[in-house]
Amino acid sequence: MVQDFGLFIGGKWRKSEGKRFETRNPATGDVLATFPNATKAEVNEAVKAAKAAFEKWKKTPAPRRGELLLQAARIFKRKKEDLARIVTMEMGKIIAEGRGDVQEVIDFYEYAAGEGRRMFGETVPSELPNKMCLTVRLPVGPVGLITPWNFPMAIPGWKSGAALVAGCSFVLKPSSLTPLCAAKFVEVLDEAGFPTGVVNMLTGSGSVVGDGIIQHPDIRAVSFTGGVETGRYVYESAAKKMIKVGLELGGKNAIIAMDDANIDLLMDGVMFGAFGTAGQRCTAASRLIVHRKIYDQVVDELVERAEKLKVGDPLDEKVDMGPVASPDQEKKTLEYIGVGKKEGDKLLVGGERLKGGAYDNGFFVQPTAFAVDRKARLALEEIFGPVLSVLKAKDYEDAVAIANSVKYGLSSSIYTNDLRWSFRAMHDLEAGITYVNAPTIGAEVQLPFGGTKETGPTDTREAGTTALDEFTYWKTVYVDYSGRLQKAQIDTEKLVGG
Ligand code: UN1
Repeated sequence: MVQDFGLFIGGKWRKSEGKRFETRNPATGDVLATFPNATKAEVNEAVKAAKAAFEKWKKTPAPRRGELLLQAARIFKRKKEDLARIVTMEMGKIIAEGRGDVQEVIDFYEYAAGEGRRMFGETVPSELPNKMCLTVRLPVGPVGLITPWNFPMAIPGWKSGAALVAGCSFVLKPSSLTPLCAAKFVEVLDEAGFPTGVVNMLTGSGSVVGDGIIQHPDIRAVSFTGGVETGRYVYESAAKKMIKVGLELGGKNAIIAMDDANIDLLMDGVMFGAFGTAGQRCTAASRLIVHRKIYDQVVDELVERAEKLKVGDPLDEKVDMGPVASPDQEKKTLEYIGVGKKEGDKLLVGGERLKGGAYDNGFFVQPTAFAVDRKARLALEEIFGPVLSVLKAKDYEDAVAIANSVKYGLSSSIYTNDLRWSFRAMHDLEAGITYVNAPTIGAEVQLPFGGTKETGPTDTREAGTTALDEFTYWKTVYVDYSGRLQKAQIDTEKLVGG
């Protein structure tokens, strides 16, 4: 039975005035559920609920907030398999990756829960006697979380986990491709017992709901993961309001294969990095830059392995790659394959939509690789599908120059057994993340996640020790217990003793 969901505002699921839309399984075309396009008035109601809740939530001791996160993590654990299946059915990633998506929430909620008992500030000596100086983190206020479809549990998990432990209430707007995952996510938080209005979720369009959240005067930070052009708009809007912003906007991540690389290890990483999640990760390896000495061997192995990948029903444990997430994703991927063919890139493997039988009900594209020139569009533009561009490099310097020639800078990787190249790459690659002897995907939650260049401003990092920065500001406190007026910078004579 197809369930009709409402909006989650002020601790209740409620009906919306907005027109409804369907969410479908990209492998089968089946309708999974329907959701409303929230109206402007409903955006205002959700922010109002978040604002009212914030006033209490910010006063809840941080360790207590952390306990609720831990409680939510336990529920996510209990429901992991059911939630993973929903991720796979709504988004199309294979079930092992669906489980990974939910596990990433569990990991981050556990990590963020501990932050409730840390959230360290500093104590700093004063230049005056009998005076103490310290810093504390304060929550910025109600925040907006705008999340993509490719990690429909993990990314709401990173953003909400940090916001909640920091003391912020939030309004979540998930992608219209994965509202069911978001609804199931919110149901867990509701069950965990977060106070009324701390958690709110609205489905609907970017132009009404997303923009309505961003522009609302009571929303004090926005965290957005998605495309560069929307990200630029979010950044500009946030600048006008002088609010904090977290942006993670994609990549064109490269794996560099040096001539001394362990080829088997490299190929395992390339297949996972390029075709995991059907290439629909911001961190996906969409370029493979190969040292000329091993180029032919690597290309041969790549073709052999890509031909063997099993594409099909993502719920089948034996399948390696599922469908892409939507008709638009399929169209864009096929368009880029067309660009490659038209511009004279050499098609190495794949290059077609899969047809016949169950393939006709979904959006299945073959794992594809092209040998491309370094100026080719396929070498520079983000595709966000199972299409890998292979480039030949003369040496280490040349490989790094190619890797850095794109406008993005999220993840990067080098395969080598030579310490010189691995340590130099750590510094030379223009990216927020560098892997050595591992593919570009698979970031862990206890480390900062984010990029440089047009992937997003370098001061925005999700997860890890930096997670709280998005949702808190520093308050500096001076406590003068001398009992008299002391003047910093002026009372320079009386500095000795009390
Ligand atoms: C993303 O694609 O936006 O590192 C997030 C990874 C995952 C997260 C990807 N843990 O590939």
